[in-house]
This record gives sequence, structure tokens and C-alpha cells, in this order.
Amino acid sequence: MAVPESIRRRVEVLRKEIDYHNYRYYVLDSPVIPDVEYDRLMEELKRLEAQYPELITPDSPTQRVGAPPAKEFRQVRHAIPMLSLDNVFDEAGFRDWDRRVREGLGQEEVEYAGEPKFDGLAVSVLYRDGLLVQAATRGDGYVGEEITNNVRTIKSVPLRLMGEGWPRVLEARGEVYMPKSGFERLNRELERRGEKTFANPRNAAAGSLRQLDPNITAQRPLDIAFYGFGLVEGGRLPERHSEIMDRFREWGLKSARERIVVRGVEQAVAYYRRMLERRDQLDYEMDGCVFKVNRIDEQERLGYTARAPRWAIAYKFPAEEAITRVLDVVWQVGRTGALTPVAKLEPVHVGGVTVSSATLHNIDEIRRKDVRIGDWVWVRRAGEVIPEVVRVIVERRPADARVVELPKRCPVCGSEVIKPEGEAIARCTGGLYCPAQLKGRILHFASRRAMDIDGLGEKLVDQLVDRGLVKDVADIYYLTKDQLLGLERMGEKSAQNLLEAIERSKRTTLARFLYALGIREVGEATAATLARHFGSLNRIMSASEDELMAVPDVGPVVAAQIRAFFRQPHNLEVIDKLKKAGVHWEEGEPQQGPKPLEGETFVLTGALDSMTREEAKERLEALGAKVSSSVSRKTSYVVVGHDPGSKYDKAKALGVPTLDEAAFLDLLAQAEQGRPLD
Ligand code: 9MJ
Repeated sequence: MAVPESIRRRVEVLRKEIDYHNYRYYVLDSPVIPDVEYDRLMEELKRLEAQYPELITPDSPTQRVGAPPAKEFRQVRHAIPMLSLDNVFDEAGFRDWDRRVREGLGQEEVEYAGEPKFDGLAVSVLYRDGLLVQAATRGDGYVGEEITNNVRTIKSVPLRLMGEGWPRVLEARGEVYMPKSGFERLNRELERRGEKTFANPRNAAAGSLRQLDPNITAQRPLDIAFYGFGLVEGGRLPERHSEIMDRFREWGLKSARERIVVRGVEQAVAYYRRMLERRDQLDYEMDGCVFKVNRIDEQERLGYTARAPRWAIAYKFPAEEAITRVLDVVWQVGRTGALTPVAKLEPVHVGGVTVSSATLHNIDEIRRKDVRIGDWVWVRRAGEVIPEVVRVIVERRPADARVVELPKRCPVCGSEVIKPEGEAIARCTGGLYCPAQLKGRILHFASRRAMDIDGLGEKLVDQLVDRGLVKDVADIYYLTKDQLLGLERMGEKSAQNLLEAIERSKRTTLARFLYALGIREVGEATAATLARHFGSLNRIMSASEDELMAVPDVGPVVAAQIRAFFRQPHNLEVIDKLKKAGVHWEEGEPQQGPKPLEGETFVLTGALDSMTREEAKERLEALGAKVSSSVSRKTSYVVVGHDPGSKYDKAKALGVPTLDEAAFLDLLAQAEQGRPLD
């Protein structure tokens, strides 16, 4: 059956459009149509090609995948050898290279092209009459492996060159790499499927490109950055490397966005430093900068050594990964009681500094990576982040390597350590007593919605704990003016103000006090519900898990945390000490009947100082109230914050009672103690 001319034309148009959108999306990172529209074009093309298979051409955008798996890779001899680059590792080495180039050219100053050095796999991609006909790995530089069908699956590699003016034969060379984001995604997916993960993006790129089955390669998030050329016939390229890269981009051959042209070594060094700083923000692994003499005629005058061009140099960044031994694993206790394992390492130079410890995150991570004391490991230090143990070199594991166990007792205070089922983090239950947790606990205890001690901020808490003046939150109530005056930046007036704030905080509510204790899983709303349900602290302290679970919103996890907290003798001592210092609240009868705000409807308008709208909503709902977004005659109260909206006007018009923030807080406190509204 002959193909109607109209179909033939439509197929042509679709291919042109799809190629253009691929270019916008994959090369320029700047799509001009939404994905669904792109998908529609692709679907239409696929449909027409299925109907008229004779229309299928190798450069059709539908033909990126679909080639059958190969038995082995065919070998390809490079027409022009793919040489590697010479490396320098410091500024002196780089300046030395610049001097040799200047001497070689007899010039005072040379124009260089600077570009990122991608950490991937060098490939050669051959275009004949604008069509991709062959792709190969670098191999040993002379003979590589033919990977055409794999490279065809990389969306940023054009199957047909765009624009015009390209040579009849053009061998484009570049680096295939895996973006960091794609690498993370791929590893997560492999892990989910229980398959072996890749150690780093470079290995992932290599493993994906050297797949005998191109259908697997097609599923891997590979990308390419072109940086040069090999064989060129039947046409000419521009006179400068930078101009060639610009032409490449017009033809659909993507190169690094971060390219630059500089004059002389100073500007080159400045570029290197800027790129080193940006290293962590870019979505690809960059192991240095490459500098090339920009003018091609100057490149030709300098020529090659046996190994590498004299006109280019790789100025490497400090390695971010290194190998060392795990001497020990110690456990650090953070402000929330979280136990973090830290590997003590044989000191090693990595990322430009000497590293002697690295985080292992948590016990699950240790087990997953199977890190043992005595192991040889890869450590990584990227930018300013904390060094981490990336993986174990199992092949080098000594016979006496020791498995790491989660401690049963807190290494700082000796309290029980618990790790809830299904959670990664193990925690010390020492609560108020554990010094490592103390600073965080004090800040929480003093915060506005807890005990509300105005002026007790981070700097002050650091000093109080570091000088041993406060060993548990109750010590706050035993501070003297003399002690305060001995602190940095503490004058007569501020000491007096702080003492008064401390004094004022003694009068509180059971809900606030419970919340201030910082029991895990017991937030403000839960504290309020508990206070109302039990009415007194003693009843809460002696409640069984079952009794606790009878409280609305308290499940097994919360109940277990509450029990664990009140089981610790240290916590009980601190509570006693607080009461002896004069911290007090009104206790009431257990309120297990209807909630105090049952049947009331609240509307919130404007911003509150003491909590977000969301928190206000949660607390109201915990008390049984409904929170609505519009005012009607049935609304019980409208809570009016700063800059209220039209709801305030409506409330006034309808005669609905309004509460300012102070009145609202009074109402909440009253209801949370289980007292009916006045
Ligand atoms: C990389 N790996 O990014 C070259 N490279 O130039 C860049 N490699 C190179 N250029 C000539 N940007 C040989 C290798």
C-alpha cells in the first residue's frame, strides 16, 4: 500500500517538531511546551509509524530504544586517537603548565577556554551527513567498544544534527555522565528492588552505558557534555574551541553551560576557584576544571606528547573520597536525645582537609552498609558537609573486624536507650537529666508556649550549661542574681528581668507543664488533652499504657513514650525539684465526658502572635470545637488577630462575639483545664 503524501508530510513535520522540543528540553533545559503536549506528538508519530512501517527511519525520535541486546561489544579503532589529559593538582602545577604554553607559543599571555571536567565516561559519536552512525567508548584511546545503540538512548544526544553548516563527517567527543539527582533516584530504585546499588555517579554511568541490552540503558538517567572533536571531513570548524562549542550547541550537541574564555593564568585561577565553590550546587560530579588553549592554530603549534595534548590540562579538585580504616565507633547524643554513631578513622586527607571522624547516621545505616570496626572504608567529604562513610571495602576486611552494636544505655547519662520499631533513630530516655540533651530541653522548657520564660535564649542557655550552673531544668529556679551577673553580656537590669520572668513562669497550667517536660510525641495538643482527661499530674504519672490509650489521639507509640518517661527515676526527681521550687498549677477532676468546647464553632481571622492558625485550629479541635472558615449566625466566636479580614466585619454585622488574642488564650487555658466556659 502506497503511503499517502499527506501522511508522509505529517510524519516529517512531527519529527521536526519533536526534535526541536527534545533540543529545547534536553540541550537547552528550556522547554516551550508542556510534557503532555510533547507526549501527544510522540504518540501520533508512533501511531503513524506503526501503520506505515516503511516510513520508519533510524533517526526518527521513536527509534532511540528498541534495538535487541548484543552478545558482546564490537571493537572500533578510533581514526584519531582519543588521548587523555595531563593532570595538575595544585596552583603551582597549573602555573607551570601556563608557563610552558607561553614559552611554546612565544607569547606573554594566552587565551584559554575553561570548562568543568565531568567525571564520567569519554565517548566518541560519529555523524555522517548529519546522521548519528556510530558511537564508541574511549577504551585504551586507540580501540574502544561500539555502543551506538546505547548512546542513541541518551535523550540529549541528537540522532540527527540540527541547523546547518556541519561537516559531512563529524566525530564529536564528550563525556557521558549521570546527574547526581538521577543517580540518587536510580540507587533508591535499585535498593527498593533489592538489587546492587552503584558506588557513585561515575560507576553508575559506566555500568549503564556498557549494558549489552540498550533497553536497560534507556531507563538510566544519562546525559552528555560534548567537549571536543576527532575526525572532521567535508567541512570546516571555527577557529576557536569556544566558537566550536557554540556551533555544537546550535547543531544540538550539548556542552557545559559553565564554559568560559579567559586571558592569562590569573583569570584562569579565578575561574577554577569559583567552580570549586560551586561544585556542590551543580547537578553533576565535577572532578576539576579543564583549560584549553582557545585558538585551534595555537593548539596545532603546541601539538601532543605521546600521552596527551600539550594545549590542554586538567586542573583537578581535591579528591572528595579517600580510603581509610575505622578505628572505633562512638555514639554521640544530640539535643533531642538521638544517638548518632560516629566512626573514628585513621586520619586521611580528603576534600582538602584531614579527616579523623565521619558520621554513620544511624544503626540501620551501619547494618545496611555493614560497617565493622577495623574495616577499610571509603570516606567522603563534599564541600562543607560532615564527612561520611560511603561504603566498606569488604574484600579488605580483617578477620578480627568487630560488629557494631547499639548501646543499651546512654553513653552520656546511663539511661535506657530505646529505638521504636520501624524508626531509624535510637534515643536516650534520660530526658531532663541527660546533659547532652540539656540545652535543647531547656530551650524547649523555657519557650513561649511551654513555661514562657522571657529572655532565656540560646546564648544564655549555652553559658548556663557550660558553666555547670544548670544541670537540669529545675536548676533554672535556683539561679541567683550573683550567678547571672557573672555571665557574659549580663548587666544588672537584664539579670533582674530574667529573674522576674523565671518567677512569673512558676504559675502555669498542667497542660503547659506537661508540654514543657518535652516528652517525645507529646506536643501541645496532646499535652492539653492529657491534662484535661486526667486532671492531675499524679494520675497521668501512674496511668498504665491502656489507660493512656483511652485518651483521644493517644496511640500505642505515644503511650509507650509517656510511660518510658515517667519510669525514669531521674525525670521524677526533676519534677519533684520543680514543684519544690514553687512551680504550680491548678489541678482538676478527670474530664472524660464531653469535651469542653463540644458544640462550639470558631472562626479564625488575622495573625496571632503566640501560635500559627494551624496550631490554634489543632488546639481548638482537641477540645472538641469545630473550626470553620466562614462566619454565620451559628458561629460561637470569631478569634481576631492582626490584620483581620472581612470575617471581622461580618462578625460585627451579625453580632457574633469576637475574641482578641489575650481573651482567646484565656479561653483555651480554661477549657484545657477542663473548666466550662464562663
Ligand atoms: C571532561 N572530562 O569533562 C576533555 N573533559 O579534552 C573536558 N575532557 C578533554 N575536556 C581533550 N571538558 C581530551 C579530553
